[in-house]
Amino acid sequence: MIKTKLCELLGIDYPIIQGGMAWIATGELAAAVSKAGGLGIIGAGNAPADIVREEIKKVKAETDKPFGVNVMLLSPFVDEVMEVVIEEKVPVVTTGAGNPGKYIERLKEIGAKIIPVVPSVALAKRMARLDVDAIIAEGNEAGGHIGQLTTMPLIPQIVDAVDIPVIAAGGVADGRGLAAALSLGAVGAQIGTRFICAQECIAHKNYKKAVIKAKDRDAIVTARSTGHPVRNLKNKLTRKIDKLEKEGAPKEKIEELGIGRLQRAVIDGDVVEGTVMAGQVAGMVNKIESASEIINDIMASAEDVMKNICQSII
Ligand code: TUI
Repeated sequence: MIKTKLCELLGIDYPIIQGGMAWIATGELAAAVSKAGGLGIIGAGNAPADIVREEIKKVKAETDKPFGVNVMLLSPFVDEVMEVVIEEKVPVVTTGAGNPGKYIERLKEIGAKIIPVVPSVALAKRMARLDVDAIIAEGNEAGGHIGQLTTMPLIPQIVDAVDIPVIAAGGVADGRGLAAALSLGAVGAQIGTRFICAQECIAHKNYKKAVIKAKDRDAIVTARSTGHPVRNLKNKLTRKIDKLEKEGAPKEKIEELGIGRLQRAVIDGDVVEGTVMAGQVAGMVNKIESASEIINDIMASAEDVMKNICQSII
């Protein structure tokens, strides 16, 4: 059984964190992942604080195991969401799209573990100075808003630059990916895209089908010209955005086109004109399974991979 420092740090059985995907990672998914021995995470995204509280309550009603909330720091509701996270004594807080510095003291007071997501060495170093518990290093293979570096060069450079545990994200969907992440010096992996296709995930069936249908080159990056590139599955909307970018449309116009589109895909099932965020591993996700089947498969195969590597050395 593969246990790492991440299991100790968070009180979980397996070194797997589920990505805190906006709209997709609700209390249902987070509870299922935590019950299965990973760390389930609620993706707060741009949701108002009362909605986030409801999701937290759903997890607490299902399990006493540790879980987390991902706070998207660009959310207009970020201060209220942090208040709810503190009131509800959420055990683990991951953050994205910014610097969680001003919230750290109060999160520490409730004993929360704080784990910022970063896409670069410079940001990892800055976060490590803030007394955070670990860092999630997210490569460009990931879905959603992404940085420039891919996971393979990003993880070892961050591992060398900070003296806190590093969790790999972006491009991991199975046991091979987890074993690779551990080989690069990470203490575990954050996995998003594969959990979209968990039975317990509330994403619309059209969204799940789109992920399952996706091939290796379908998870493309759009909106580069805005300075906030997004990895999502190719569709009518991404073609429209590409066309506007080629025509040199102002970034405000492209940003405006993206508003409400994730909800449209995840909740309404409009995978043609909605934003279908997914990582490059979408091509490796081929079926709907329970969260516990996903985790058991990843762990069993990671062990096999690591044994086979040892055996193949002559
Ligand atoms: O946050 C992400 N990926 C996301 S967030 C998201 S939410 C959303 N998007 C569109 C519509 C509705 C909801 C979708 N995907 N990844 C983590 C991440 N964090 N990537 C990059 C960063 C980051 C960027 C800057 C972290 C820190 C940072 O700091 C800048 C500073 O202020 O120091």
